[in-house]
Formats: sequence, structure tokens, C-alpha cells
Amino acid sequence: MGKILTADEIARYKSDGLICPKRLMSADEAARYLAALESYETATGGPVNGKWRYKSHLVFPWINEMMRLPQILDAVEDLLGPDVMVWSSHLYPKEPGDGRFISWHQDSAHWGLDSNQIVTVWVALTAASEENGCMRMLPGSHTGGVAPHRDTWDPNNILTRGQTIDAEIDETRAVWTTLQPGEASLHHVDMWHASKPNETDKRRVGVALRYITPAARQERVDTDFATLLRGEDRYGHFQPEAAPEATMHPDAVAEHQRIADIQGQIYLSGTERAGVSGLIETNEAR
Ligand SMILES: O=C(O)CCC(=O)C(=O)O
Repeated sequence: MGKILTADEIARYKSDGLICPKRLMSADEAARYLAALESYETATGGPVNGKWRYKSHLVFPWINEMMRLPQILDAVEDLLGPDVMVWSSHLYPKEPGDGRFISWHQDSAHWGLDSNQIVTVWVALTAASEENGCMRMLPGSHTGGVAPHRDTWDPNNILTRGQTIDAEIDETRAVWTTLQPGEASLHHVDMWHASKPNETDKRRVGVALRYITPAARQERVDTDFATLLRGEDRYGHFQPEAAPEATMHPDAVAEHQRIADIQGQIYLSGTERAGVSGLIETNEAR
């Protein structure tokens, strides 16, 4: 038994690379976070998009708060140990009929990190269902290392390069990570996963929090950034990040620009688009 995960859940994470569903906040807390996002969207005239969906904890105080929730950190600690950093946070809205999808991929293929002690906690702010494009995962696929991917640059693919695993996928083995608001899935960085477009008339929104240990190293650029949330950093591989004082505070926006540009170089490394203008030029930035 861990701090919050059961022995069975920890064993399943080892064997399947996935825990789902796990309630990590109440439906009311999830509704409060969704309201914070939607009040920003109302003020700015549309769904959050572009670069603000990346490293979002640097500009949205509510995501910076969510990534520190003790129950989420307890779950991460149960899987990664006592020293925990957040490397990134991503907002994943899928609007009705927008056609946006995510192809089969492994996160490890494009994050440039040399470790597989990395877990994503994907928190549902709305329900996530087969119909509105919840994630699909292939249990056990995290055990085979990093598979070859090819870039498709499909404009409807939310992934930066439209990167897709270059292999036959037996989709009959895939599980749907259906979630209620406030529930989460936890997946291993080598997990093969994908998601289909939203075919309903309501939006689907989730926040993906990417947790690492301080021992991880970035291999694609010289300087990378992460926030220490628990325990100790005995390595100094990552530069610290500042929490935003307010939504889109000018200091936070400047910090985000600097760090998101570096993230763009990481994601686009090895392509001719690397270094063009960070994430601003990429699919995932739309
Ligand atoms: O939100 C989605 O549909 C997919 C997100 C994803 O691929 C991830 O969090 O690793």
C-alpha cells in the first residue's frame, strides 16, 4: 500500500503502465478549475489554444495550484519515490466537431529525457468518454522501450509533429480511459496511447501533469526547466521555474516565452522546423 495508491494499483502500473480511473479530486474541485479556465476563455474570446496549452502552469495559477495538490503528489510519490518535479503541464481541450485527434505515440519519443521514471497524471475537468475522445491505451506496451515514430504533420493531429508509431497497432487490445470530472488516469512515459476526435456536442477538457524525478536529464538541449515539488534535487539538471502571480502576469508571460521556445526546440529536434520559432509554429501550438 502506498500513500494513496493501493498495492494493486501500484502493481498494475508496473504491469500495464496505467492506472485508471483514480479519483484525485472531487467533481466540485474539477468544476472550480474548469470555471477558472473558462473565465479566461470568456475574457479572451475563445477556447484556450496555441502556446498557452504548453507549460501552462507558468501562466495559469490554477494549474500551478493543481500540480501541487497533496493527493496528486502522493500518487506520484507512490510511483516515482520521494523526489518529485513537474516537467510540464498541458491543457487538452477538444471542442465539439473540431476534428482534432492524437495519433498512437509514446511521450518518451519526443521529450528528450533520458529516464523512464516519468508519469503523466491526466485530470479530467469534464467527463472523458469514447464519444468525446478520451485517451486509448495499450496496457503493457510500456515495457518494450521506445518504438520508431514517423512525422505526419497532419494539421488535425494535436501532436507537434503528428508523430505516429511506425508499427501495426492491434487496437482490439486498447482500453478506453473513460473518466468522470475529478478522476484521473496515470500513464507511464513509454505507454502507447492515442485519442479520437470529439463527436459529441460538448467540449472535453483535461489537464496533463508530467512528473519526473530530479535524476532525469534533458538530452536535446543544454538547458531545461522543471519545478521541484517534493523532496530534494541532488542533481541540478533543471533550472527552477517561477509560479505566476496572476493569470498571464507579464513576468509569467515573459518566462513562459523563454521556456516554451526551448520546449519547441526539444519537440522539433531533428526536423527542419527545429529552431524556427519554438512552439508557436507547430501544430500543437494551435
Ligand atoms: O488529451 C488527449 O487526448 C491526449 C493527451 C496525451 O496524449 C497525453 O496526455 O499524453
